Amino acid sequence: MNDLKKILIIGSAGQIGSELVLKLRSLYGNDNIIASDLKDTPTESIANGPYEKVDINDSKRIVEVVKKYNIDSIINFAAILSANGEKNPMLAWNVNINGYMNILEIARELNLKRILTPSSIAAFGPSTPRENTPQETVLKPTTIYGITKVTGELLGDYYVKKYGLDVRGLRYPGIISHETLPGGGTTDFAVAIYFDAIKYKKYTCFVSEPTRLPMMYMPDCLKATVDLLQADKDKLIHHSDFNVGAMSFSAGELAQSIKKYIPDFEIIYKPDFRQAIADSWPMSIDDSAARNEWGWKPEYDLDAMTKDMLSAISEKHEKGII
Ligand code: NAD
Ligand code: AKB
Repeated sequence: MNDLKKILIIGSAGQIGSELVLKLRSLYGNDNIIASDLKDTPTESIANGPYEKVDINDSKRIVEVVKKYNIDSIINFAAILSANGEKNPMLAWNVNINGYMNILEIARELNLKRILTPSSIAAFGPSTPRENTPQETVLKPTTIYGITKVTGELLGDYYVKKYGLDVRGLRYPGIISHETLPGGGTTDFAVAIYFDAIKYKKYTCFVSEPTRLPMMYMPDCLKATVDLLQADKDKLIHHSDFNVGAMSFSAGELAQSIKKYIPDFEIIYKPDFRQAIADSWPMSIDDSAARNEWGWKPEYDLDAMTKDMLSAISEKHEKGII
């Protein structure tokens, strides 16, 4: 279902937004995807179409941009992630919740067609079953980021039920990519390891060797996001909280997969405060609701991802970009 005409992406200069802008521009046309973030000007990679400076906490400015472009849908990627959230809980609440409420209220008042805001595996906590974590389960996170994600899911579903707004969201696992670096989360080690493997053949990992988490390669993340965005509304039973899985591995298994291509790669483990966060999250995810309701199916496993990541990062290294 491709019924959207003009989409505003808030927080689009980050790890996922910077790639989703390009993906959606290839599907909807460059002029129909309006990128926005806190900076005055777009980052180079998203400069091929419209860009506006937008702070999610500035409602007036969001309304101005929505009216200027006749926006019918908003994708909200503005967020403070888990590790940065622990350093500044008030900022995390303000951006992730007060900012999100602005979007929901504007969408309700202006009768927008669709809102998509990601949730995260951070919505779960230490009392959630950690293996094959079900769609419906205990949601008692211990990070401020996780608390904002659960609250965001509940708010999204509230607007669906009370106002009939079409709000959608998915619980991404850790996202791994090579274009834009991640913005201060706990799963960032699974990106940094590839860059350091190419640059130094060595990595100091901030979680321990057996730490196992659900992860997803960026092409699958983009596919999941577009598939849910375009899913038939009548087939959706869930709305703001779809579990989506792809692969699950420990830090040690990730290092082994890199060693297949770089045999002299070395890793040492020096867990810091992010270990406790990782230990409170699921190890693997049951995503049958997403599979049944909108046909979710990932493509990449660990080895396919490692091969692709190393080749892309090597190319950047050879060109002197990193
Ligand atoms: P990111 O940190 O890379 O990017 C977030 C962007 O939001 C940044 O460009 C930042 O400048 C912008 N931003 C921050 N405060 C803002 C404000 N007040 N107004 C407007 N923009 C603001 O994050 P990401 O990894 O691209 O995450 C996107 C979404 O996906 C978030 O909701 C995040 O919680 C979720 N998610 C990400 C992952 C992951 O592994 N990357 C996993 C699970 C969920
Ligand atoms: C983080 O580690 O904070 C994010 C996430 C899993 O939500 N990558």
